[in-house]
Amino acid sequence: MGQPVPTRVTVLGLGAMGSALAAAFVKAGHPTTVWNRTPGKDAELIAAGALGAESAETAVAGADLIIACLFDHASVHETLDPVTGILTGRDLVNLTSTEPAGAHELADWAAQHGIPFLDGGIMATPPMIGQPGSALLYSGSEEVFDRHRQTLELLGSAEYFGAEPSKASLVDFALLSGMYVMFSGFYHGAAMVRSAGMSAAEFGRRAEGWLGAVLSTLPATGERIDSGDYSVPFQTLDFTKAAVDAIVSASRDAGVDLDIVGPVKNLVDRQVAAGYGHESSERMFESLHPPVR
Ligand code: FVH
Repeated sequence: MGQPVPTRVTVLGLGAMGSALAAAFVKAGHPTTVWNRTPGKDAELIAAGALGAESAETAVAGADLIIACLFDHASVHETLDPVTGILTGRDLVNLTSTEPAGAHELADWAAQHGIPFLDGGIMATPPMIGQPGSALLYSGSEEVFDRHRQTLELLGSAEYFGAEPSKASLVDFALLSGMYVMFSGFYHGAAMVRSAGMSAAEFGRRAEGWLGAVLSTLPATGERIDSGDYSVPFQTLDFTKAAVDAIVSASRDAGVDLDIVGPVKNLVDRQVAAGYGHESSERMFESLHPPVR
């Protein structure tokens, strides 16, 4: 029996992430064609064995799997609209960060042109690609996912969220929201301790252990939210209100703006004012007016 024919991959966009993706395909022995709007970013990849294409048109011709890793939704259209005729019938995976509505729009556009389409979100930085801990989320065409699962797993773990094309993007942005808000909380704390002469680096070392420990409670926190039953408090809203009020007061004393902790106080206060002080603090989730399930 002969060896299976390796998938011919094309990567469009050789920024930090696109280059890392292409390098992983080259390393695994896939015939890999690369293209970038601004010439000259493909030298290292070509030296490693990739084929450099002079245009997006020549890059996609002959590919079994096309990966778009561009700046944003608009740049995906700018790159792909002129080559829709060649894309028809070829599998396209968009790994450009696009909002859920953008992923939906791209899926509709791909369907109109007969392009099998999968949208993805990358939960990794470029150096993490192909390493343990790199996770990629996909939704859209199950056929495309099944056909290329092995190839996509070269980049990191590959999880399929179903045919609804915007789901991976929604989960991606939800995870990113958690990250940005957590880092903002860290910045707030670093500003507070600076008033007492502690460096942000030292604070970072301390925060790593503390935040790591509390993050491990997130799955249980999620379970309590899903139950919708906040009557058995893990920590009451009254307790959390006292803690957040003290943080606000200490921040004022330290001369630190309340732009980050102020909205947290607002979420707690709304639930306490509504009479839920004796219930569990996860009830703050309800202050966000989540859609009814
Ligand atoms: N880097 C990261 O850590 C994150 C991790 C999570 C996912 N993101 C998303 O991946 C997309 C690409 O990110 P990137 O890091 O490669 O970004 P850049 O290094 O800035 O490269 C951008 C590439 O996009 C090309 N480009 C920009 N505008 C256009 C356009 N109108 N037409 C064609 N190509 C365009 C740009 O080309 P050039 O400026 O060199 O000509 C780069 O190749 C992104 O969605 C992240 O959110 C990465």
